[in-house]
Amino acid sequence: MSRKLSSTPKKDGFRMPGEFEEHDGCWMIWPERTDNWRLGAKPAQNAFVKIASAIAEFEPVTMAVSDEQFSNARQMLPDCIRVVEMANNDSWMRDVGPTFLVNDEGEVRAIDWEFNSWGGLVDGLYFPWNKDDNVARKVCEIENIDEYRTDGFILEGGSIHVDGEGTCIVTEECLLSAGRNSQLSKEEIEETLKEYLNVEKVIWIKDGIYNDETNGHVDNICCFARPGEIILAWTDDEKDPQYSRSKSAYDLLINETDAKGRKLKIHKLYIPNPIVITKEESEGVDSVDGTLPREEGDRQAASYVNFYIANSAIIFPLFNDEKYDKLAEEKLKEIFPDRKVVGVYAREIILGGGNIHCITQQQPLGENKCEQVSYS
Ligand code: KQY
Repeated sequence: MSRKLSSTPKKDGFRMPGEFEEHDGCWMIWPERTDNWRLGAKPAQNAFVKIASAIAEFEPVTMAVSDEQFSNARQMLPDCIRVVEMANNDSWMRDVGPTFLVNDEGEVRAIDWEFNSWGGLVDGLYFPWNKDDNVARKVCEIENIDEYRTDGFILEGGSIHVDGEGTCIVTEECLLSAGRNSQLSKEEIEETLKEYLNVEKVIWIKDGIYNDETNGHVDNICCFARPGEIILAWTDDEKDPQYSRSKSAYDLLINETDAKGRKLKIHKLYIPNPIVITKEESEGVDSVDGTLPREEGDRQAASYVNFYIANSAIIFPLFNDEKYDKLAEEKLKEIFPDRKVVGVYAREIILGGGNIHCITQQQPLGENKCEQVSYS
């Protein structure tokens, strides 16, 4: 049984660990909606199989799947991947899944943020989103994990990164967007993050990746490699609209300190050449009122920073970019000398609006069992 807690993680001594800390496993959701994934979602399903299989080499993977797709997913996925039935509106487990927490005794709890499809009726990406908003709760039920629900406070897991030692990083573009918590001031949003993630310091960079339909999720532009070290998506091309965004983040971060007072080391990770939707790709997506259309010529928010840190590995996106795929691999190997760096071709995922980090959610290692209730 999983309880809904009325306290806050900070009051109870729980914190969000860094992604680089040890995992119990990884959660994903199977893609199927044909107004986001082209050709009946088949190419995306093949890409999800490759990504899940790559992660499963290093930690257990669970795939949540709708009733309609259960047999198909079970047949396409290797046996080592657990497949559980779960209603959903799409496949972004980073954003709709629980944000897991740990305490010093190794107990695990989670935050169940209210989800509104990245902007609700203001600029959300599809309607409705009620099944997605139940996903975190259902994962906690399966795992017997108690949760903190933030009714009235909207957030997605891709819009925060933490170092596990008191520092959180976010973008203003996303957290101050009109479709999320516009009734709250920046200070009130920061206080909520401190209370739920149990951090002392929130670093606000201005913008995320150019044209990111999530209103600039931080997980596409920068992340912590470890406490004190940040990886930042970068381009030297001053004419690229990404340049001023990355430069502004760099200038802020290089002058910042984290919650422990450390100066930050910044690793620049070059973005690929622009990824643009082709006519054929656009025509493969069903048009539906209320869903963001996929138009030929639109530039996608492609970035190698959108990788997943698995136990002893990095699973990062490849775009068939001769120069920058190789550069990204070399850079990630340099930053993570103790992890195996594995690239997976991910064009089909970026065509849907995100990447490997957006479709995964790590569950930290821990006792992860809440109190057993006696029915006698
Ligand atoms: O975290 C993400 N990047 C999710 C993007 C949602 C795209 C919906 N079409």
